[in-house]
Amino acid sequence: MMTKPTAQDWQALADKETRGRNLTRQMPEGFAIKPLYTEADAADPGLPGFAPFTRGVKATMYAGRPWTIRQYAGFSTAEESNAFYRRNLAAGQKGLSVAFDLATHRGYDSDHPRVVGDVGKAGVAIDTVEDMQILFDQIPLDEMSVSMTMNGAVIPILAFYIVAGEEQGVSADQLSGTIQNDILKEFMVRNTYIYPPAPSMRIVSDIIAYTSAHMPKFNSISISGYHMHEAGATAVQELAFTIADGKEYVTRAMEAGLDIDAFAGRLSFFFGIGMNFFMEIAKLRAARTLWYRVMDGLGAQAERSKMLRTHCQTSGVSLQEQDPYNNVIRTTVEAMAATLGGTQSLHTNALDEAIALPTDFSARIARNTQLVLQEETGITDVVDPLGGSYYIEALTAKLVEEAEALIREVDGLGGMTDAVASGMPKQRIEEAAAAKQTRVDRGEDVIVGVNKYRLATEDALDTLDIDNHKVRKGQIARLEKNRANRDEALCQAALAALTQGDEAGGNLLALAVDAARARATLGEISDAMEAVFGRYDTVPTPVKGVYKSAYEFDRRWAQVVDGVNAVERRLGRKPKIMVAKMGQDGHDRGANVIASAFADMGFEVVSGPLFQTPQETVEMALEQDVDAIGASSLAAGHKTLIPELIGLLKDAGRADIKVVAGGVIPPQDYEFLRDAGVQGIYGPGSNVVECGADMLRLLGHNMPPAGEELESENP
Ligand code: MLC
Ligand code: 5AD
Repeated sequence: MMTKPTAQDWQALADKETRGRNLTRQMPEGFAIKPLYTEADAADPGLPGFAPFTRGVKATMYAGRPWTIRQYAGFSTAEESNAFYRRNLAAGQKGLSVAFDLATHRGYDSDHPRVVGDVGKAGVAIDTVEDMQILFDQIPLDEMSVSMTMNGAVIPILAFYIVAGEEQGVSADQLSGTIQNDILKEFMVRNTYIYPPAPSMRIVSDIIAYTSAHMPKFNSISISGYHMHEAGATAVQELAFTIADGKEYVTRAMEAGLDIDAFAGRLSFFFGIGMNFFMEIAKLRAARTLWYRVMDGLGAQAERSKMLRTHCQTSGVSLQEQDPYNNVIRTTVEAMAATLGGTQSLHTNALDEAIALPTDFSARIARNTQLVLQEETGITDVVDPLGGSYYIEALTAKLVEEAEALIREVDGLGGMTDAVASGMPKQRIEEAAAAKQTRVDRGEDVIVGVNKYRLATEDALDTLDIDNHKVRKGQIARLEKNRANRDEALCQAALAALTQGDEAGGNLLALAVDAARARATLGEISDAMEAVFGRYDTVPTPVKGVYKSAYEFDRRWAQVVDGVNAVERRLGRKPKIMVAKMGQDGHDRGANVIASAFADMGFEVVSGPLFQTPQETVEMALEQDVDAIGASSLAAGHKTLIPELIGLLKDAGRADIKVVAGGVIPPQDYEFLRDAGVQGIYGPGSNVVECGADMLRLLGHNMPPAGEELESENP
């Protein structure tokens, strides 16, 4: 009679196949996965629609209603963005999601001198209620759910939205949608904060209080792991820090006197979905399980309060500049992971992600990725189709266990506000990011078309270019008209009431709605609060030693380190570089990676603070007497800010200070930047060791090309 093979039988067979080779794989998450999972590894996850909601928050999930196709977009003016939204809705998109420009994020009107390079670039410029009305022209706000990614200037933006609705004839209680309103992660990774942490947390609570009282269909917050994911967090880190953020907001709102069940049903989440397919599916299932446990622990009674509902976005950093059509494949795989994980809403990135904002063409392919999954594949037919997979269930349980351990660590520091202040989460994420970068540079993590199978020549893509000066001029004209046509006394009184409310503890959103009705601008409303709260500044603190240990036995690394030493002997001091972040672009992962790696190579590295003007960068560079400046740009301000920087260096008589640029820079702009005097340009996928070698060459050191041996020591 045939006996059923046992696990031991399998092991014996496997050993024979592999001749004893170890097939367990170490995950960046800090645990290993085995080549085989069986019944013995997997627990029963229960049923969808029931606690702990591992299999989904709805009993029927997509079989009853598919996820919302919600593409994040915004650029240039309100008119242009409105037209783009309407084209997309006509072509099958289901929900809206607004991307604001960085000036708006940081609470500056378009005419502010600090934001000359930022207006209309990475999102749409919104200064007034009029802009908001134009943005939603012919889009009925009682029917369309709208997400707004806003955290810093969240009070004026939500106030404008409420008033724009009012003036469309839609009352606040009919508005459905989501405001991101997640400030904790801004201090950790995204960096579009305005005020210090304490008043920022008050703003979050005020919004939760206002929306739970007046806007029952509106999600008051989108607690976001996405940006941690993009900054390099592992799945465990993303889960733990995001859930801990949620826990902190709930605790604060309860401390402010709100009943947990009155607001918790309108808290929502947002996760990033990368290329580790099964890990990402398990991550969403683990997130729901974790949130159920946390909310149950905090005393929530209503089942809805304990359901984690989430939006997902495919990963921007997983997409590449090189061989960019591969990005369609990556986004498809990631979108499948998000939907197999049970997301409520999804954004799929465009194939030109690593180069520019989406064009109509790239946006169409991105949207169609979701339409094909929804309408052609049968993914929506069955609830949680991977439920019961031994591997998925084991992975889900492992992620829950590891994330709970990290959440306990955060609790030990006093909760997420204190943990963020201690720098712990940021530090952990940066370590993970640096470790990832080294794996890619060493070819251990393969990226097709980048560190393997690279094309000899690349075809150029047509990308979106925004005439930032034109947008700014138009916005300034509209601001002037707004200021000229309003009842100035009424407006100033509303702003004064807002400033008083900051001190006296009135609801800031309610006060800002009055100011918005009186036509106060975004910058004015922000300033009225800044007068009491102040503006918050941080200096980056890149991690040390990660690259050094990762490259300990790497020959090329050793060559660069030797080169740095040779330059040091020649100069009588270490070569010194400044990593600069100019404009309102707070994406600092790339800058931190470069700063960490260069310091480990032996360079002296000065990290400029975020949000500098070119003038401030030059002043700092001169004061620190650096040999070179690396300008990191991920938000399209490079064509304005970098030439200005070089001009100012020349004016100061220091044209000898070399300027290089890195980040998201379309190849079409390379020549423009080189003509402006930029001496090296490093797009996404650049190898940091080669960046170091290049820098040495710029500093006059004779480096051998990659792959060649050093003949003798350079002079
Ligand atoms: C859903 N529904 C069902 C159902 N499925 N009803 C019956 N049977 C089913 N099977 C109901 C829901 O209960 C809900 O009603 C309604 O249908 C809508 O479904 P939803 O699942 O809630 O979807 P949605 O409205 O799209 O809301 C999803 C969300 C929300 C809760 C995650 O917060 C959201 O849309 N978030 C988007 C966030 C976003 O786009 N962020 C962009 C960030 S970009 P009811 O009454 O229960 O509500 C970014 C980048 C950067 O941050 O850095 O700049
Ligand atoms: N339009 C479309 N997508 C955007 N993203 C950021 N800004 C925009 C915009 N204006 C997307 C990119 C980026 C992520 C943070 O959000 O995919 O990586």
